[in-house]
Amino acid sequence: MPVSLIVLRSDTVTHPSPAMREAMYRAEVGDDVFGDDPTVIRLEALAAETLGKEAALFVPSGTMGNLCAVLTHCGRGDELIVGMEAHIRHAEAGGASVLGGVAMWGIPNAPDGRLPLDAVAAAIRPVDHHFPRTALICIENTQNRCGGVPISRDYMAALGDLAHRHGLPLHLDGARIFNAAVAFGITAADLAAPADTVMFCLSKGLAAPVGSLLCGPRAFIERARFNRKLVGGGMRQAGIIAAAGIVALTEMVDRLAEDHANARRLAKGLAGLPGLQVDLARPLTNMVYANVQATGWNADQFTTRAAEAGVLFAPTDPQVVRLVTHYGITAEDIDATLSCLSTLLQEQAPGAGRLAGAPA
Ligand code: TLP
Repeated sequence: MPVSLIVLRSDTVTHPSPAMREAMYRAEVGDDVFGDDPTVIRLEALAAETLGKEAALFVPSGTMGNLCAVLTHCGRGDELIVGMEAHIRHAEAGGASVLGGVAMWGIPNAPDGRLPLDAVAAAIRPVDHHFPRTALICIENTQNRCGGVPISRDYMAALGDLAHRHGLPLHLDGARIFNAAVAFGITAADLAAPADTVMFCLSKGLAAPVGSLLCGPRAFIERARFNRKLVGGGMRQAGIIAAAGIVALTEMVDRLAEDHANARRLAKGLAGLPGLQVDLARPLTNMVYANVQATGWNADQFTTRAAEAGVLFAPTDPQVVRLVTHYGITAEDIDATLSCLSTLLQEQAPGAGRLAGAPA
């Protein structure tokens, strides 16, 4: 095993900062299911204010935040419209359908992550007893599987207008909305304004150990609180983790620019390595996707080899890997990553021998 690992699997791998650990140690707590935890109450108020919504609900994960949003917006037998590449549709174990009885109508994302407005409009069901009722439109920003791309305020406004013209709410999976806001140099509240509800994560680039917030109108959040209980997300002395969330929101947003700069440095370096294809227009936030097909390895094989050499990242498709920059990863780590992968790929260069089982 290598002596030290560089972990680029996700920004979920971050460890809490010293200030977070201190805040957790000192957190005032109560039983949050009784509404008695002062630190959770403070975090929810701060989150609502930061996102420009009336109220917020602290949940253990982004998946649960999105699920509570769907359960609150939709009834059984309803349908929601969502991107084919969206986390809600792709990576939340089908929770909206399994637990909510909600069908998911997938629209192919444009390469820049957006959902073409004409395709969204065409997917809204007319009222007819043959059809499920369209009840919700969902958008993800940044769009993870499209390269961690941030989606503009103008597009968000146009999608919000479209939804509202049809009497539909817009839910924003803003797991990384602060990355998008920092990339555009605007506030998260501004970017999220066209959405009725927004979920964002504390435990990704903002580096808190646990937790996400669902934000929206007060009456909606009270109904979502019921659904959080329904899915087992009521937490007791949750102030311990909420304290880290308050530090995340107040101290960790501006530094995301550093992660974005490291992602660009990484992408540039990877693009120069044999066999890797990287879209250099892409890393606009903290994610780098690389196609590995021309290396002679598939994504699993490349990932395994790199892990043995000390760099951890994740395959996302048979020929594609994702590397994510985050708190704790420095420019020196990026250079070390590039040097390690360069050695690996030089050895693998055509004629230098292939892994057993690799496609010829
Ligand atoms: N994404 C994780 C994995 O699940 C893929 C990652 O490493 O990127 N929305 C978006 C856009 C997400 O990327 C994720 C997590 C979630 C929601 C869910 O958040 P958690 O993991 O807290 O349930």
